[in-house]
Amino acid sequence: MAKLGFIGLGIMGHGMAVNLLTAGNPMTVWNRTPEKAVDLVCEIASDPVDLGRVSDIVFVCVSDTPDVEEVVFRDGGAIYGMAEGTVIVDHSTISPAATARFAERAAGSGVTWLDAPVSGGSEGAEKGTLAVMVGGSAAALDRVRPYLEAYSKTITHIGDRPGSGQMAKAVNQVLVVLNELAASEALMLAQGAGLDLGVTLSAVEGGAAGSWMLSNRGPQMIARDWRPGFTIDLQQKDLRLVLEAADELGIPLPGVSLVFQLYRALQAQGLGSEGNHALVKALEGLAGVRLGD
Ligand code: NA7
Repeated sequence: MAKLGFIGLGIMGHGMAVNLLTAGNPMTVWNRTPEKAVDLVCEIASDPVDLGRVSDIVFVCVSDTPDVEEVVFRDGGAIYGMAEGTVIVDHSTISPAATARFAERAAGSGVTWLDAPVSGGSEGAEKGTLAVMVGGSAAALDRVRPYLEAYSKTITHIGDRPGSGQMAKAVNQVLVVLNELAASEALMLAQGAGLDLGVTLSAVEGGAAGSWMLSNRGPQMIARDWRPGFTIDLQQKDLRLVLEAADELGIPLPGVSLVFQLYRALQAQGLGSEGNHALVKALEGLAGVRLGD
């Protein structure tokens, strides 16, 4: 059984770490804010390099590209403790291009990099039903797969090229936000027409218009429950990555650009910590009408 290390016990990482421990894996964790580790019954490292020294596989789940760079490659980063033949599994959603550079740097130390961003939100991390999109060596994925299964329902090897998992996550985020916009616009129209929102949602969700977003976040929007499964700030970070990648590839994404601006407006109003389904508030502002009024 491999010795596991886990860096980043935020909303996503904490749920994954709990599932790895519940499955009986020996594990060491590190989090910048140590309090988030107190409920976990496992070893706690004093810094990432110490965690790297005692781990065969290091999982990372931190916010953004510079944060991954910090916990892995800056002074005291995990890579400086890791032995040749060990693996880094990066669950953070970060830049595909930076991921390719990180993988090359890690290879210089004999460490294999798998980019493995996830979809499924905090519920998925807790219930162990995440979808994982993996870029990098298939052999390394075979080695870590039994551990990923502790918190995942679907594990897909997207390709050998480092960063291909991150690119698939970008594709995923295009679908997430455009479904979110569709649910928001549909509910606003129903509101304007004076329809019963719950009844209308039930009428349409089972047909061709249905989506995970409509069924799961629609009721929350109707109830004006803005608690985050995924925050606007992190969603916006992902859209920045999507738009950067699309720009480099020369692919126009007009719908994503629109949603990016709507989320920017909500951030400017101080709503960045609300759930991404609060997108409907931007439309409420345009219409001068609130859901439920
Ligand atoms: P959260 O709940 O905001 O958690 C972020 C985690 O990343 C948390 O453990 C942070 O530590 C850690 N973090 C962020 N920046 C740093 C730096 N610079 N150094 C060390 N640790 C850091 O996000 P989620 O769990 O929802 O999402 C994590 C990733 O998965 C993200 O890429 C999503 O898009 C998908 P803290 O507790 O604040 O000290």
